[in-house]
Amino acid sequence: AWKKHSVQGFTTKDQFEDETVRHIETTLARSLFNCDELAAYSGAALAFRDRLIIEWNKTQQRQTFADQKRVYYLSLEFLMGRALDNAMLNVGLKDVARAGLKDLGFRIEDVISQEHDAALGNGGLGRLAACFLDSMATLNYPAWGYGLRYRYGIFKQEIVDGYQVEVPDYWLDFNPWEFPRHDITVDIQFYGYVRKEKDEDGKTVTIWEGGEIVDAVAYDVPIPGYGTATTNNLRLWSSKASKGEFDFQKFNSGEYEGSVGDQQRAETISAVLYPNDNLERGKELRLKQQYFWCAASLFDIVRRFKKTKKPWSKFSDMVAIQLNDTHPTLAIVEMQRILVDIEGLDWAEAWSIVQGTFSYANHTVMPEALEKWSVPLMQNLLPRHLQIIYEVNSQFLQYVEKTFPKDRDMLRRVSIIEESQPKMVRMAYLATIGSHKVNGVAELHSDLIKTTIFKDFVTIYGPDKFTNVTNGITPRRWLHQANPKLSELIASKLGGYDFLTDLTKLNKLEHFLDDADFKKEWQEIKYANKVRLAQHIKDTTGVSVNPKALFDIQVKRIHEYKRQQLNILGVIHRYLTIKAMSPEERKKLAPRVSIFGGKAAPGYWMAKTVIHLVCSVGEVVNNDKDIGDLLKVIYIEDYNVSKAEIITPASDISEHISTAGTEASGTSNMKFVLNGGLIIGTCDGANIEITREIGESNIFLFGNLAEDVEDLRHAHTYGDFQLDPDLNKVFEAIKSGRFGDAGRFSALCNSIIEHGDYYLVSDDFNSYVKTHELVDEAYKDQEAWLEKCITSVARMGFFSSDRCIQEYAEMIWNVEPLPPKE
Ligand code: 26V
Repeated sequence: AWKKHSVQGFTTKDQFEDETVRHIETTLARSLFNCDELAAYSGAALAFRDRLIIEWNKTQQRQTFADQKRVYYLSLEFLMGRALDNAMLNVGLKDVARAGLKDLGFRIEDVISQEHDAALGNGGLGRLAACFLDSMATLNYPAWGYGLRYRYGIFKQEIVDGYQVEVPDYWLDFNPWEFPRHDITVDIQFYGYVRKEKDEDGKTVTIWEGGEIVDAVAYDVPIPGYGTATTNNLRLWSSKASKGEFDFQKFNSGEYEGSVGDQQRAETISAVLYPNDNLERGKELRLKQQYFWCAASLFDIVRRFKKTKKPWSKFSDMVAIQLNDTHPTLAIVEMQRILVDIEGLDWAEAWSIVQGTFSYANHTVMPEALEKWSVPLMQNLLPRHLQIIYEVNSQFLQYVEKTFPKDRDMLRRVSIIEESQPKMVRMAYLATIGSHKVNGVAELHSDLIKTTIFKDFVTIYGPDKFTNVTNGITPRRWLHQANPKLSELIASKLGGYDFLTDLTKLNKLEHFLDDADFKKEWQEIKYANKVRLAQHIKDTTGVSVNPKALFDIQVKRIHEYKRQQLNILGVIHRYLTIKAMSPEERKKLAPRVSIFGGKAAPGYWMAKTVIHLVCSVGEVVNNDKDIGDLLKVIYIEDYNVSKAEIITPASDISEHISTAGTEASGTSNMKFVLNGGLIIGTCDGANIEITREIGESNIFLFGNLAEDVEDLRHAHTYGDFQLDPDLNKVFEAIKSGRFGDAGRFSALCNSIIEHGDYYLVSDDFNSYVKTHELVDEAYKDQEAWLEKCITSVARMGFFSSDRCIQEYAEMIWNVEPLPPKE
């Protein structure tokens, strides 16, 4: 009977139009007479949303009845970008929508671009989570994402007079992709005290009481798989003052401000995404965010498990919880608390369930990003959790002491508690001890963590606990959606779009390296993508760039370790070199456009100085009549997911030039190569595996190796440090005021000249400049360049996030797909 009544989704153009118009006229209460692009977007989004909900309900029902293990992906960041385009492609109805919107008088691209990016993340870590959601749904894994519903995502960046200005990103005005679940609310406790008590059986129980309660309200976001009916759920928690807590007494007795103040304090928890990436500052509000989200998610997961009526011993056969970095580590402690304090399990049994359930992925070795929380802070906010951490630590240390009695220093080194002033809780150690697997995100990185931060833990647990899962990207968004023409060309050669779900199929492209028509089309697509980016640059900066020039792109968060400073110093060197050239020499040069983009953390002065230097150099170079098209320097403001979709397909070469050993993986390197761009990079992160896959002759590698970094740094401090002579000339030019007031750049210059050059800019400078000369040379032979690009794309199959998710599912989570019936 239900079946008869259940709603069916639209499939034809006319049905899509009917649904869109109905939503505009009724859901939005707007007349078609003043229907603008925003209204058309809203109507189309609601029409697609209806379709997703239908499949989403079925998927959830199927998963509930399937009685098999599910995976929960806990991430403080989900950098989703726009949803409509993705939904259209994943359900296979973009052409229908295009035709329908055309009937209604709109271009689909204009409609799609009305949508506000969902920017609940900083950079690579958050975007990885979004790619994983896409892959988990596409591969039919019963999987949920859990995150925070920030009212403000990552700030919007404006460039004003060559400086970054941050503007709040309020994105929830109209968000058709979320469903508030006011019925799914969890009480979250903070502060208070702990006491022990004997129950009826004389057993000692621990009670955490007092303090304050904040409500966690669930908001659900449907995640459609590509070419499958599976539509998974991303549950985001929003904070709200608890009804019980919101003090009506105060309210009525005239303490209006006090009562509203409590409410605001509660809502502050999910108000804003912390905009640092790779810098941990130990703020109480951040810890509150973490516990709020972990506790709500765990409550939800446990509630779902309890409905199955299975014994606790079966918990880790039904539930896998993946920790995206250490941010959700408190979930481990919360789980132990639930099992011991609330469910009454004994400690050892509970702890073995916890270890069987959790796994932890590490995403950085940068010491300043490793999370540590001060013991007094935690004592105050989460007194019971701190007790549990101490107990976990004490049992762990007893084991270590027994097993390695000779190494007296080991206990101090591996203790979860760092004996500093104040004492600190080392979250990476806690995550490692509480998990059954720990992984890095690219081979080099996974090797490095085993010899650095987790060295002792490899000794203690053996090497099998530590593994590698090299990152990947979703080919749906990063090829099919961002570069539809290239996707279509590939499909025409491979006989369909199967490569989108089995990316290794791209290898067949190598058969077409002699196909002149194919290569011509390929080149035309790249050119069209460059024209589109050139137009965006013209519209947003006013600078005209020649789309025939070599587009050299570095877009990512601004950080000293990523070395945008090396790039811009190299650009200045190029400028000085061109200035010194004769007209004949200049004729031989390939014109270049150096494109930068990315946000600096608001408090990161050095990163902001780098942005200012890029803009100042652009000001001079772009207005130098003597240079013309030979060099242009562009800063693209507000780099985000939807900008990346325009930028990535337009590169000839992109820069992935971190100091060796510092970039855990990088994922934009994969996106650029998959879109037919070459890369210049260091032997770092996934660059190494990209080289292995595509071949050394198809990548421009340069610079010192990770294994040499330590010695070089030592030499900087204790030996005599010789600045590279070409780099010195660049600094002389900056100091002469050629790019504006030199004082503004002195800290940046001095970090290299005087303060140890920690990121090895000078050591790598010569190699970098020389390698760019090789790029220039290679670009002159357009035929050979094109072959490198096509060959590289053909060999990128490994970097699909589908492969990556399959590795997690098989090696770490032990979960099986649950394909829809039919
Ligand atoms: C740390 C912190 C510290 C406190 C403030 C907010 C915040 C936000 C994020 C982080 C984690 C930084 C780690 C990170 O983003 N790692 C990146 O992960 C990518 C996906 O694995 C990888 O491709 C990048 O190489 C790596 O830098």
